[in-house]
Amino acid sequence: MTGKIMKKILVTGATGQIGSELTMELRKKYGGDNVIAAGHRRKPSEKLANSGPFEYIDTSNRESIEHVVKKYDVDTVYHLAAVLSAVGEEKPQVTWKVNMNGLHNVLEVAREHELARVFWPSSIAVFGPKAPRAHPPQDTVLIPETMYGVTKVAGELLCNYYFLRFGLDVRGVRYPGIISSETPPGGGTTDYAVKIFYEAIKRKQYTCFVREDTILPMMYMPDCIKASIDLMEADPSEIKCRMSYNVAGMSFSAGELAAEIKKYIPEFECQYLPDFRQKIADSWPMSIDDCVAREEWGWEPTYDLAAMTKDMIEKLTKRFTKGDL
Ligand code: AKB
Repeated sequence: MTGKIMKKILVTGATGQIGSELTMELRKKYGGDNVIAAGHRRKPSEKLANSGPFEYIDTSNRESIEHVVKKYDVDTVYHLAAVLSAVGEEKPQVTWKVNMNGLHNVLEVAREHELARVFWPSSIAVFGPKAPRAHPPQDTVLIPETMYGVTKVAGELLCNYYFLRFGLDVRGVRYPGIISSETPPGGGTTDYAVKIFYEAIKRKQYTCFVREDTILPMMYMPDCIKASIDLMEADPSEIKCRMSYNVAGMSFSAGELAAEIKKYIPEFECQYLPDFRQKIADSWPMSIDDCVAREEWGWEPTYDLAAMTKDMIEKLTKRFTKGDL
């Protein structure tokens, strides 16, 4: 496979935590008019609406994706629209429908219209209690116990199938918890690692929904965007894995994160009141072995806990001072 050229990019889930920042970065690289942002119900921010085309898409309706692909002559899709793990446990039926039908429709449209590339994010949620808790390797037992994890394993298999059977150039990474300062996440188990910053700055206190000693793999948004774009821009000959790549950023406990924030906001107090999300967190690994991504397409993260915390505090403090938090 030589690789077709990416000229017109569609981003689904563009109003979400990752989509909103990824779209802006892609627009910087490929030009505003060449990156079509798509949301489902949520209105786009002014920044998103004014920097390039915006469309509403229901990814569980194939025609709605096809209409936009034809209208803009799209050749590449970043398919980010999904229901995350915590909402996934509250609404398992909706989660299956949104995550699986959405992905299947995107892959079918890509196959039929011979698109150049598709990016689809998997997650650390593919690992279940039977996988090693520390540094699970790229290939290991995947028996998740959440609906979100089930859709991610099934999605990885589907992507691999479309590559093998139809030659579709589909690529993915297993995102850890993503920490960012622009658009808050919604419905995930790792959301506490973002919320804690907002609450520390606004109220100097936070009640965390996982235990203090809960350790999970996390990544700062600039690394998340770098991983996604670097993987998509890698030469097809480098991509040997068509499930999704393990990518690691940093790992820390909720208590370690609170202690790092306290260095900047000494009055900050964090309490711990675990709820149903603790069980989800306990079924996921504490860290990730990403040596295959490093070897095959040169993945390397930039941010550790200290660098990420400093940047988050600076960015959110600026927003708070402007009255924008
Ligand atoms: C979630 O918590 O559901 C997501 C994820 C790790 O995929 N952030």
